[in-house]
Amino acid sequence: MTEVVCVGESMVTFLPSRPGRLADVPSFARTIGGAESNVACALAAAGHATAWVSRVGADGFGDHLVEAVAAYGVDTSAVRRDPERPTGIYFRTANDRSAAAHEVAYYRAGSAASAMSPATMPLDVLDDCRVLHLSGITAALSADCRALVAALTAPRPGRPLVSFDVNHRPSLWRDPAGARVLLEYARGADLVFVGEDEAAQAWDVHGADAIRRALPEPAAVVVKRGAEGAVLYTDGTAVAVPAPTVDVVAPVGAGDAFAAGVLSATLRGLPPAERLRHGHLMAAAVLTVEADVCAPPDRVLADRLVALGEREWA
Ligand code: KDG
Repeated sequence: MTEVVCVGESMVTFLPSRPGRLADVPSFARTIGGAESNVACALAAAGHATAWVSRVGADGFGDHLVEAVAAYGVDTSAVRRDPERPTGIYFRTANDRSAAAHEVAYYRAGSAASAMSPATMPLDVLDDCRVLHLSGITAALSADCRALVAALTAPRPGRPLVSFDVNHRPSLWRDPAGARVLLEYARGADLVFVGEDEAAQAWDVHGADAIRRALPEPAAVVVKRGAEGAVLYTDGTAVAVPAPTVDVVAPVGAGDAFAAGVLSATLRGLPPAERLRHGHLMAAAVLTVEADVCAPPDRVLADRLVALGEREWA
């Protein structure tokens, strides 16, 4: 059985040949990005049976996305091709090498993925797994996509565990107040990932404990606190684990890798602190590369590094 199904838009991603304003960058290297497919790639590379379900254009960029995600071991058989709409793309620029200075320029309005909806998606495939992973980016793409997220986070018989990463992307919300709806979707999920900064910006909810109160049991909630680490609220307990210090090359994709690490450890039945450590470990791998996604350490190595982290990070 598929362990995890990840649903969301992926884009061909262009990385600048050198830092600078978008206007000044002479050339870009092609790679892939997309919060949910980043999670799928990391999980598949870590040995989990994972599928990515989405829509891409019937174009060369769509071919590239499907092939590149499949190369990580992800099942892409339920990705639909849309002959009417293009595959989304986006460009990254970095004004310097510091973590905070990355900009993105999206070319995704009207993309194939923006037509994801309860009518165009294979709902039977989405429920045929242990964990269904979604993110708030999808809700920002179109009214159809919002309807999909609303349907998938609603209670229904036989629903898999729903994992929801808030992933607030202010530039995708025409009306900034629209992102408040992400709180409603998060309340429908079983496992929520949210940054303290996102909750403050999108919901006006401040601090980890206040976020937990806004997302009550039975949901498990992971609050990400940047370099300070993360807190996992689950089964009436709160466990905090600091993040290891790494030399950051690019921060994009680290949250997805973190979610993949937590999901992987959760599927393996590991205790809360280890779930967070596996999250930090996968995030550290992505933080040290330019791309949005990379293969994490294999399971045996990851377990050894996490055991080391228990002594060294705390
Ligand atoms: O979390 C990383 C993603 O943001 C990136 O890979 C691209 O999905 C993406 C987005 O919408 O920004």
